[in-house]
Amino acid sequence: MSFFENLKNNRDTQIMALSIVFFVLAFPIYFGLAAANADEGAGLNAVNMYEVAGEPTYIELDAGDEFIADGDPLVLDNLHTDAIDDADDMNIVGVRLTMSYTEMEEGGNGPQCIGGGNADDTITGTTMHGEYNETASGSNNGDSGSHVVESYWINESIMGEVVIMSKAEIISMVDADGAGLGSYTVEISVDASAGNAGPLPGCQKSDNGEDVVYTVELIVFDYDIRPYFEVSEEI
Ligand SMILES: [Ca+2]
Ligand SMILES: [Ca+2]
Repeated sequence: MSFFENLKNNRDTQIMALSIVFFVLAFPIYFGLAAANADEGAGLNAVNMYEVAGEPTYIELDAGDEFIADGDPLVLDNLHTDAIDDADDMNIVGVRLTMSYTEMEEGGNGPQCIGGGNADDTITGTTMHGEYNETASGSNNGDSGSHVVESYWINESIMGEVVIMSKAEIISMVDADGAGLGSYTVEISVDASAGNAGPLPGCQKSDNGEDVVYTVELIVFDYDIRPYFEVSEEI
């Protein structure tokens, strides 16, 4: 008796055939759902191991090279994200102010002067955006130097890291939700000190400020929350 004759007449064969059809259909559906559950289907509130993938990028808001006199800060108060194309579509998570500077002192060059040297200047940068202020100082060590001020309004510690959290928690930590839009103010000041080239008259130097090269950049974090699977060593 052939399989098809059995199928018509034998109840056991009919049940077996139906079972095969059921599993052939059910397995892909089951595994498809299981895979979806591991990602989107789990919802925003399911805690999983996720990688907060992405690298910060930097968009220039302003840049310049200015002589800043001792005690007379340079103030840049006309900075605004309106100057940046499509700023509304960016996840602006912070601002970075980069400064580099040299040292120029005058005097102390007479033949009666012996050695000595420059005195360190202190350069201080401040960024202000809404309620977020950050300030940091650097020294030219009587020669040259540079330093950076970074201000974040997100939790930057999980950028690029693997965390055990829900997607909702991650988003609340790394998504600026528009907090980066609006106006920015930057202030750079120089506290200059003059050195000397020995104790004799005419060997005192003078220092009335410093030349500072600066860049103001928006920090943009375009992130991707990916399920993270630890690969076992057997594979
Ligand atoms: Ca100096
Ligand atoms: Ca100086």
